[in-house]
Amino acid sequence: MSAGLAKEVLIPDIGDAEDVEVIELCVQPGDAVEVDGALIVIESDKASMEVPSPYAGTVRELSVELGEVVNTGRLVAVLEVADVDAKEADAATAATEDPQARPPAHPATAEPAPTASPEAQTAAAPAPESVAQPPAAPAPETTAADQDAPPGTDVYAGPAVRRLARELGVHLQGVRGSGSAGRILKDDVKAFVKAALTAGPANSTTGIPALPVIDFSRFGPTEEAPLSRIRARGARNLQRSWLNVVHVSQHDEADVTNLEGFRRSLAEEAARRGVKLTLLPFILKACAENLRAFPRLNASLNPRADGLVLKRYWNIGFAVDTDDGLVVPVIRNVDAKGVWTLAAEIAERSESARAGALKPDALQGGTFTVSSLGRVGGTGFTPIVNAPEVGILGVGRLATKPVWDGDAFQPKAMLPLSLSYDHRAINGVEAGTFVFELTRLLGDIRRLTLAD
Ligand code: CAO
Repeated sequence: MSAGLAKEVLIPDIGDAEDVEVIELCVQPGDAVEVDGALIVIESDKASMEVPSPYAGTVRELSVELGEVVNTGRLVAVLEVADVDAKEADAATAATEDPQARPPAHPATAEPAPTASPEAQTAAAPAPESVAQPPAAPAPETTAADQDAPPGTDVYAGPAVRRLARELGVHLQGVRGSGSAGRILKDDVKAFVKAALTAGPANSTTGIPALPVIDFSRFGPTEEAPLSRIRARGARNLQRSWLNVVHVSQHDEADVTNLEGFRRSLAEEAARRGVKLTLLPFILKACAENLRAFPRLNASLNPRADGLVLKRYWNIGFAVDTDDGLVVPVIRNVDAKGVWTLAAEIAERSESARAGALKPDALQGGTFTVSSLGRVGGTGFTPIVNAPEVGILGVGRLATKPVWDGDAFQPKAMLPLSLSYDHRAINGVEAGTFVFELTRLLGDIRRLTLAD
């Protein structure tokens, strides 16, 4: 063994390049280095390259500074090497054969082939020995970690940083460089990983590939708008539902011409009662009746997903758009309530939701959800099931359309309905029939009185 042997590492022959800049120090005195581990990164006009260590050992002294301009033969570092024999023998042989042919990751020494045994070397005074390196081919700037980068999003980082990023699974496009001219340093990659870890588990529990993290400020001005507590929680719930539920959506239209006529005829009474009578309480009522006829839509999959828990109560949640995000208060026992009561409860719950005054109890126990975007517009959308419920009805904007009655086109008030459902619990025929029956109920609300 040759413990404590000091070895000098020099800047290798860098061909035509002159006055290259040290752009990265990959080690500090006291650091352990592996054979071929990067010591520094230098950069010419054309490319950057690592100066690798020919030995495993410890950095005794680092002789260059960041930003320093260097040339071939300049001392880079003095290493304390424990065991140099095998590497040197290999390296010297290769150097003798054809130093140019060696790949940059396997530097050759410029020393004569060692004639002394390792033991003899140990016995010799541990004076620093100069080690020059073969011409280092410039490391390619594009690496596997960057290959999925969109065109035009160049990353300014040295090979050692790229290697570290690859090892850590970091996409360098998302890392902001703190080096000169935005160069990404190892510390930037480490800081990025630290930030990602402290930001929470993100996708680590789902196993789905993470989206690339992109520094959008590279393309133009940006600002950060934090999500409210409700929005952030909503986002988590939506993602959970989206990932767990096998979503399918079924679209249809209900002819609500008569219902609209009836609703409008109640305007005076509604004003007297101090109630705003919109379509929504009728829709909730019709849904409750229809759910009684389709019990599998008023259910949840059991935790093993091998059976349904059918619920013998009909509590319907409805989405309320608030400044802080989406809230879904639940109206209990919709089947047992009249339209006036439902209208009053919808108004009271949505006001409380917008005031942030809903009690937790008012958000629980739903068996089905209605999401109405009717006042906004839209001819249909695909709402996300409020899991573990199995169905959600999206309501679009009512529009007067010409509908053929067999003899002529008649103007009809058509209401777009979109049912999203969990295909694990319900098949397409059930879902289609549910929506069709719902259009019949809304088309002639006298049918609501026929329920068993
Ligand atoms: N087509 C046309 N007009 C409609 C309509 C429809 N489908 N639904 C409601 N309207 C009209 C109402 O009749 C009312 O008109 P007037 O002011 O002339 O009387 C107006 O739109 C406003 O209605 P509203 O929104 O106050 O009342 P609502 O009972 O229809 O809905 C509520 C209440 C709380 C559900 C609603 O205000 C809301 O927040 N909707 C957004 C829900 C949401 O964000 N869903 C998306 C979730 S993502 O899945």
